[in-house]
Parts: sequence; C-alpha cells; structure tokens
Amino acid sequence: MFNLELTIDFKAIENKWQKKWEEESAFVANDNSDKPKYYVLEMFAYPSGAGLHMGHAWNYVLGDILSRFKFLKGFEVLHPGGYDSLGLPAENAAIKEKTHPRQYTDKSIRNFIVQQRKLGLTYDWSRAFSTADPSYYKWDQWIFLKMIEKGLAYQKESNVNWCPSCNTVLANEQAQTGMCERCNTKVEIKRLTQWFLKITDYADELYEGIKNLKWPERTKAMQKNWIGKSYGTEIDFEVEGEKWPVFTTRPDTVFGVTFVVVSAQHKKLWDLVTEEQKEKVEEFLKNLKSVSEKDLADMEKMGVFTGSYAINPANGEKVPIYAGNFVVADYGSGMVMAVPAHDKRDFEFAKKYGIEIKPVINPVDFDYGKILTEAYTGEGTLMNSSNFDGINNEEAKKEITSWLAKKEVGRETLNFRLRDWGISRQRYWGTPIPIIHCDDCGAVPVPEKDLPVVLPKDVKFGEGNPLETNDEWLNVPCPKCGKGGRREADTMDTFVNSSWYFFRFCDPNNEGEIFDKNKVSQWCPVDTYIGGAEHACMHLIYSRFYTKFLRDLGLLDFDEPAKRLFHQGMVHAEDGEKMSKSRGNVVEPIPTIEKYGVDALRFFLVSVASPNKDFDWSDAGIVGSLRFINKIFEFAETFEPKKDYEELEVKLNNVVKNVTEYYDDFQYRKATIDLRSLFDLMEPGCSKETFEKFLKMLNPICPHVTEEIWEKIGNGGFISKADWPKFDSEKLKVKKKEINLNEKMGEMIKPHLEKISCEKVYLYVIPFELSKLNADVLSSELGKEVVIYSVKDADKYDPQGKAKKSRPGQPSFYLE
Ligand code: ANZ
Ligand code: ZN
Repeated sequence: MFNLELTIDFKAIENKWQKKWEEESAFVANDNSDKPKYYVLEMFAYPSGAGLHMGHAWNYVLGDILSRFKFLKGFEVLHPGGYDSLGLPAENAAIKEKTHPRQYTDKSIRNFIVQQRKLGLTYDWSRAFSTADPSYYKWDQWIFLKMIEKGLAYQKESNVNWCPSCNTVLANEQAQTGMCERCNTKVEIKRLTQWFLKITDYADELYEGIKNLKWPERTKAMQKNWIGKSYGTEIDFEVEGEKWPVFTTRPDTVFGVTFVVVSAQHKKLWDLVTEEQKEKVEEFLKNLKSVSEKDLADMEKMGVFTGSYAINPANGEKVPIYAGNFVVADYGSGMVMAVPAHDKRDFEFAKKYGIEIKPVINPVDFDYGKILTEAYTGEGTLMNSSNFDGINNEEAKKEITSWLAKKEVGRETLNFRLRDWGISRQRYWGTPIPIIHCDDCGAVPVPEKDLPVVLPKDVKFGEGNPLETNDEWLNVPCPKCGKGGRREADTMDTFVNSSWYFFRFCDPNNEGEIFDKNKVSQWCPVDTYIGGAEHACMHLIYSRFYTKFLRDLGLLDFDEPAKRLFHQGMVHAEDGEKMSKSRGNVVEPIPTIEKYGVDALRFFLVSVASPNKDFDWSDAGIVGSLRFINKIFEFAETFEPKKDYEELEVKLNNVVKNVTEYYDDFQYRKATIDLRSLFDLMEPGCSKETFEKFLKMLNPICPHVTEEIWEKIGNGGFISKADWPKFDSEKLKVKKKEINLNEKMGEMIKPHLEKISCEKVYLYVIPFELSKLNADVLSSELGKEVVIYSVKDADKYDPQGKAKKSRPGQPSFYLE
C-alpha cells in the first residue's frame, strides 16, 4: 500500500540531532538563568511493560511543541519527565509475569525512556526520577509525618470499598459505579481500620479557589461538584431522650416531616434497631451494594423500619425512623428528615412504604391533586406550619432556623460532600506508611531520622497483605518505649506520589530536604499542565490539597499547583474503540516512527486533530505529512536565495502573527495549515531570511528535519535555540493594486507573435496564479489557441523546460 520512497535517511538525522541536543545539554533547565521562566509539564508517566502507545505519544508531543515554542520565544524552559512507578498495575503485572515488581518496574522505565527519546522530546533528562526510588518516597513519608504532626493524618475504623479481586481497599473515587475501576469486579463493603488524610480541612479553600483557575470549565465544574459546598441547617431530632441531628437545606419544610431516614452504614444504627426489627434490618444490610454515593441518585431507594421513633422539635410529632440505602453515612450527620411532599427521593420512598405525605409549601399554581403523583420542589408560601403559615419559603428558611436556634434545637451549618482521603492499601508496591504499632504506645510515627522506611525485597505474594509475610521487616522496636513493635504493613495509595512530584522536579536530587524552597518558588507554579480529563477529580484535587498543605508548612509561596491546565483528546484505535491490550488494538508509535520518521509522525498527529478532540488513529494520511517534509528537503537541496515578492512577504508576516498565537493556544492544527500554505508561496523562490523564518516556525513540530536543513543552508548552532521570528505589522496587507494578469500576458506575448509564426501558445504559471488567467480570454485576444499549465503539473507539455523560469507575476511561455 505504502509506496513513497524514503529517499532521506530520517533515522540517521534523528539520531544525529538527539545525540547533539543531549551532548550539548540543549534543553537542560538552568536554575540560575535571568531569562523569564516557563514550566511545561505533561502528566506523570506510568511506565508499563507494554511501552508507549499512541495516546502517550500524543500527550508528550503536545507538551513538547509548547516547550519548543517557549524555548524559541526566549524562555528558560523547564520541561521534565519522570516515572510514577509504584502501584497496583505494576504489582499485578509483575505477579503475572512471575517477576518482582522492582524488576518489572526498572525494565518498564528503561523501555519507556528509550521510546520517549525517539519522540525527540525536550525533556531535561537530568531531572528524571522514579517514585519507586526510596530517595523519592522518603519525602512522601516525610509529608505523612508532617500531616500527623498537624493532625491531618489519622486512623479510623470505617466502612470501605473492598475489591475482592485486587485484594485491597479502593477510594470512593475508584469505586464510583459499585465496580472496581481497575478490574470491574463488584465492590464489597468491609469494616477496616485505615489511615486517612484530612483533605476536608481544606474543603472550603479548595472549593473557593476553583473560580480563579484557568482550567477547562468542565473540570472546574466537576471539582465543584465533587467538593460539594452546601449551606444548610442542622436540626436535632430526639430519640429516647438523645439528640440525633439531621442536616437539611430545606428547614422551611420541617413541619412536613413524616419520617426520618438513617444511613444503613451509620455508626450508631444499632442503637435505633429494636429487638422485633433486628432480623429484618440484618436481612436488609446483607443486600446493600457499595459505599460510594455516586450511584445513589439512580438506584432504587430502599429501606427498613428500625422500630424507633424520633420527635420533630418543630411540632413535637413522633415520626418513624427507617434505615435507608440512599443516605450517606459520612455526609452531614448521616441521618435525614424526610419530607415526601417536597423531595423526590423521600416521595419515592414514602410511596413505596405507604408513609404519609404532608404538603407544607403552597405554590401559586400547583395542582394539589398532583401531590399524589410527584413531589413539589419549587417555591411557595408556607402552610400547615403553625406560626409560619403564609410566609414565603425562602424567608421561612431563615426564620425557622433562627427560631430553632433560639430553642437550642437547631443551627446554621456548612457542609461539604468531600470526604477525607483514605490512603491505606493492603498491597506491596507502594510507599510504606512510616508507623510502628506498639501495644503500649499505640501507633507511633517513625522518627524523621529513620526515613526512608524502605520496602523489603523479600515478600510472598498471594497470601494476603505481602508486607505481613516478611517478619524481619515487620518486627522492630517501638521508637518510643523500645519494646517489641510491629510496622504498619499497609502502603499508601499511589496518588500520594503524584500529588507533589512537580515540585521535586525543581530540585530532584536534594537529599537533605524535600526541595529547596527558592528553587521551587523560582520555577513554580507549573505554567501549563497537560493531561487527560479523566484526572479531573482525583489527581487534580489531591495535588491542590498537597500544594496548600506544603504552603502551610511554609515551603511554598503560592496556592495552586498549575496556572493553566489543558486536556488533550483521546486517541482511539482504528476501530474507534479505546485502545487496550485485551482488545489487541493498541497502536504503538515506534513502528510508525521507524516507517515514516518521527517528524512526519509529529506533524501528522497535530494535523489530523485538534489537540483537545478525540480521534481515531489511522495512518492513511501520514504519507501526506511525509511528502510535505520531503518537499521541504528538496527545496533546501536546490535552494538559491531570491528576493521575496510582495504576496509572499504579506503571507509570511501573517503566518508569523497567527502561528505565534496558535502555538501558545494549542491550535497546532491551524499552525500546520498556515505553514503549508506559506510553503506553497515559497516554492517559486524566496529569500534566505524567509526560508529561515519558515523553518523556525516548523521547528516545534518537526525538530529534527529543521535542524538538519538549518545546518545544510549554512547556519551554526541549534535552530531549536534560535530566536522566534517577528512580524511587521505594516506588511500584513497587499499594498499594490492587483494587476490584471490576462492583460499583462497579452501585452507580453503579442510582440513575439509578430516575429514568430506559431499555432499554439503554452503558458506556465505558478499554482496560486492559475485562477487569475483565463485561456479563453487570452485565446481571443491573441488569436491563437492558448493552453495554460501549472508549473507543478507533472503532465504538462514543456519541450524546452520553460516552466522552471516562471516567477510570480511573470509566467513563462512557449510558442509552437
Ligand atoms: C429535608 C429536605 C426536604 C431536604 C426537601 C431536601 C428537600 P445537598 O444540597 O446535597 O447538601 N441529606 C442530608 N444529609 C444526607 C445524607 N447524609 N445522605 C443523603 N442525603 C442527605 O443536600 C442536602 C439535602 O440532602 C438535605 O436537605 C437532606 O434532605 C439530604 F424538600 O432535608 B433535605
Ligand atoms: Zn511503645
């Protein structure tokens, strides 16, 4: 199928320049530069044995183009890459391959590096590191100790999502559908003691900070929703003389409460269950699904009567208490007052269990006959609400809250949906939690001087938590009292490792501290962060949390990790499906690079799709990119500088202006279109300066071939480090009145016809002028048959080789 000859040895060119860049440290970021800084970062690579797929290449190339553009614009660029290499996928893959996770990971990283280098990235390799290296995760442990010190890391027994296949706890975020995100196994609920990070202490700041971020709106909306800030009222219901608060955003409906629902996972559920109801409640609990709440909205509301009643403090009424699946244990108080007349969930529940529905909001235009078929959730005036009857319901929210507050049975509150981050994982390949358990002293933090707690090599897999199988590692003296203690055998969620790595890139080899404050404040925050939208809620919230925590330790002087965030689209397989090993449809970049050269791949990638759009891979068009690159080479081969003609000059200035904006704004596709059309005008001949400007503008996308040609036409140094072209705003429009080419040609040819007798006139014009000439008009003017060819037309009739003499505004001709 593919038959374009590779006349140029791209492999040699790529090797040559990759080697030179490296030897001369072309892209090593200088900490002591006085140029303005620019920090470009693609999301942390997770190395796997399979190597890069096209989606990785896409991500890295998008970042690399921006990085190269910034180099040319004169910035001191920091563009680092590293390896997020701990975690379940590596451990599982190692077990499957019957090798050790350490070996598996080292091999994967080596393979990744080889492949990434082939993409011609501007990575500052001197800063690369792997999170599986104890010199990195030591600082994860250090941060953990700091969190303990500040009361932000703590242990608690709780219901957790347990994946029986991965043998570990999952974060709520990893079990959103009730299935394990990794292996799609049904998640179970387990009660375990776990370590938590108190991200909720930062909930309000995380929420309020969103509005100042230059991030995609969708991601900002998702974060807002995930953090879920909500003002409301807490109202104390009374059960057997004890206060049970409920959280409500609708205190105006308190007179319409006809039952109360407690979460099926509520800590004190069993205090409410009577002897008679015990069996029924147990039966109900057995059938519950996950503890994640994302699916609550859609699932069927179910519950069971606990046998107890609660007293509504507003009117003294006794209402039944149900245990229900739609109330979340750790949101609000884990208990809700149900108002079926005005809440959809409560309505559904009341209908199902035959509970009374009592309207208390009187809308102007609601048909009360309908109260039997749906809840009324709109505005109105109060009814059936004692002294508050007739008051507008928004007003009533405030009045009822302050009335309850005066009686000391209610108060205004603020609630967040965000939960503390459970970081314990019962797996081997993670950062060891630096804690030693002692019978007398409890959970004792490992002293800072004893960090890192290094993962032992010898463990057995497949027998529960692997770290529990190495007694030598496990049994150590208690740092406090010296008696026999036992190490914490859970490891940290890998999202811990990726929550602050971008700071470490500023000072990757620091052994004495997590990083030099000054170096970080010089480079950070990240100016542009590039990665997939799937990270909107986990990585990108955890990173913001860590940034705020490190700031509060006095290590940072800013609040957010990244100024600008860009989500690239997904590269799907040729069949339009997600690439996956199991489908066998993974497209790898390396074979494509070997076939067409990496610059053709880079050019092709950005010319097929806008960076933020998904696309289906197909190499059908890549030949076109290769052909374009070949043409540029041919052009360089025979290049002789000529004076620029006006149209070219105007085009050039416009392209410089546009492309400068396009690169800054991830509109790379538009840049390729502009560069192609500029080249069309250069082909008839152009100045050296114009050619060089063109090469500089092409350099971010095609770095190797532009270096090669730059050298070929007699330049020294790297074009990659040259200066970005400027445009002349005076030269953005054609000044001269457009000449009539038909008239001009007619006048040019006429004198010749008087001297030479001929039958036919052949004209050779450069392509963009084809439309300006009309053979019929000329034929009638000259009285001869006129045939017009493009100089590029391979089938043109041109026995004397006149075509190559054509110039813009001056087509050549042949008389026969
Ligand atoms: C009574 C009521 C009447 C409610 C009404 C709504 C409408 P947001 O805005 O998301 O914060 N709620 C409180 N705690 C809950 C929990 N742990 N699990 C599930 N639902 C809970 O929602 C607050 C509303 O969600 C509260 O207001 C409460 O129901 C319910 F006509 O109280 B409402
Ligand atoms: Zn002790």
